Amino acid sequence: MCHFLAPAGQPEMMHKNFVPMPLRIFAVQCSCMKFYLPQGGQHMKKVGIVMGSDSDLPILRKTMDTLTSLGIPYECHIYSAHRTPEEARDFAVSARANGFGVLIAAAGMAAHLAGAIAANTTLPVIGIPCKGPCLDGIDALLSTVMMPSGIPVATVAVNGGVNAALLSAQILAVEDAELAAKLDARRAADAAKVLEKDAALQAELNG
Ligand code: RP5
Repeated sequence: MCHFLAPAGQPEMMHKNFVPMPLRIFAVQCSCMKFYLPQGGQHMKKVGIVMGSDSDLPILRKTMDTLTSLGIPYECHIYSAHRTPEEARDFAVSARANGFGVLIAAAGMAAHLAGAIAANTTLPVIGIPCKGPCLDGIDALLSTVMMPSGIPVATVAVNGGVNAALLSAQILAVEDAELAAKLDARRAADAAKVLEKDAALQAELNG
């Protein structure tokens, strides 16, 4: 729509594609509407998932299942910050242009993948520290969460594949009322399950 309007800094009357005021207002309204309309379905941004090794895949399967249950499109790749640094960098650099809205990066041990991804994009990056063979995942937790000022990584719990998906959904839902309603419904269903379990416990304890 913008190409119908006079370029910034040039007098509108000089522009050969000058459009009368009512049509100009309509054009601006149309171009703004996309920011307020629900963006479910094919207009939704994708979530990009990157893991450092296929040994992290069981955790990321939970992420993918959760995204699928919410109808969120995603791509999932194995790119390592140290074994395939160029592929990891290229994915991050081109992510915004490739239609991603949020990136999730999962790695274990000296887990610098999320930070390396975040260094190459201003999309929000969610880090999942994966539990490795030693140190119970504390190594990956500290490596992922302790980013110096300037390059943030929003870190979820060790092996927090589900929460990474839910947090990415909440980020996308800022501009998507349909997705926000799905998240509300999921929380209500989770709450109902807890209350059912409480009722069963009360019945067992109190007869
Ligand atoms: C990290 O090293 C990976 O993210 C994985 O969690 C860990 C071990 O990788 P593998 O030796 O199992 O490939 O880079």
